[in-house]
Amino acid sequence: MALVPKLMKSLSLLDQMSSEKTVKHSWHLKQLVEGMLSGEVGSLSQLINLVENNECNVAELLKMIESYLGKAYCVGLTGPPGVGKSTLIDKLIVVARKRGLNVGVLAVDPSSVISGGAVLGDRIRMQSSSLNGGVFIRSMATRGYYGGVSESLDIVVRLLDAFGKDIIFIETVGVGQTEVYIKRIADTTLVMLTPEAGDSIQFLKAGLIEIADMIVVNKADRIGADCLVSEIVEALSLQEQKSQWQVPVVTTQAVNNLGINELYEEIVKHQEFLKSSQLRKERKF
Ligand SMILES: Nc1nc2c(ncn2[C@@H]2O[C@H](COP(=O)(O)OP(=O)(O)OP(=O)(O)O)[C@@H](O)[C@H]2O)c(=O)[nH]1
Ligand SMILES: [Mg+2]
Repeated sequence: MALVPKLMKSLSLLDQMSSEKTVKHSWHLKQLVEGMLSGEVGSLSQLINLVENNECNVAELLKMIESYLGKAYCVGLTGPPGVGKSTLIDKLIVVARKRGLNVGVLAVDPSSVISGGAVLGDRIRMQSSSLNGGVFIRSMATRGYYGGVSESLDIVVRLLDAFGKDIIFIETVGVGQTEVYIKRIADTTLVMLTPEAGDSIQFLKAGLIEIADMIVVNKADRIGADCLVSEIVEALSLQEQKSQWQVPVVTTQAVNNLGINELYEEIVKHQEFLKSSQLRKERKF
């Protein structure tokens, strides 16, 4: 269970606290949760800080938000560095906002929050801020957990869910165990590749293909995109089919805003597929 390490830590945290401190902690947590539930971004950010810094009784927090969970749809994007994940999310945000959705973005940064993460967050924010709010973007450091996805991610996704986000995009660099983990958190997992990375097919063979609900060939403006699509289709045909869902291969040019609506449609189709086949994971405590 993904939540177990955090829960264990929070229980031992409680053991260490004096009862007076525990009461204060609970009171503070309750205030923040109430603020967050009433739509205060500041309270949400503070709660995320507490979770990230292990300064929070996670079990208590989850209990408080339990009845507000289950609405947000979670889309994970993974792929090699520089494949265009942030650029694509930026464009997907625009489509989601046009559809009237409240959007959350979690960028799981392999380095630190201050360096790459903040820059990345800013870049997305710059474009999306014109979309009259409704977008919450947060970078999270990985802290070495599973080589890519922050340990706190599960809980932060739940916070955004309770906060009222309809859709949450999660960006992770596809390395090692990350994929498996993101697959568990996301409802729809997008694996991104580009023609320019000659080793794209290697990435697929290295297990990415198994977790993909759809494969996105970004930078389709570059030479070799068609060839890569054929290779992927071939690789997919060799895969043992594990579900009724046919993994589509979608080409995009994120930087030129091309193929984005088509990709979004595929996400919606997958969402409908999960709903109709009752495969949607319950995101509960
Ligand atoms: N030619 C071309 N360049 C693109 C396209 N999409 C994104 N890029 C460029 O690729 C570079 C990397 O894009 P990012 O969105 O930062 O990629 P990323 O996958 O988020 O990168 P990391 O977070 O570092 O792993 C940027 O210079 C983008 O402008 C595209 O469709 N075509
Ligand atoms: Mg990025």
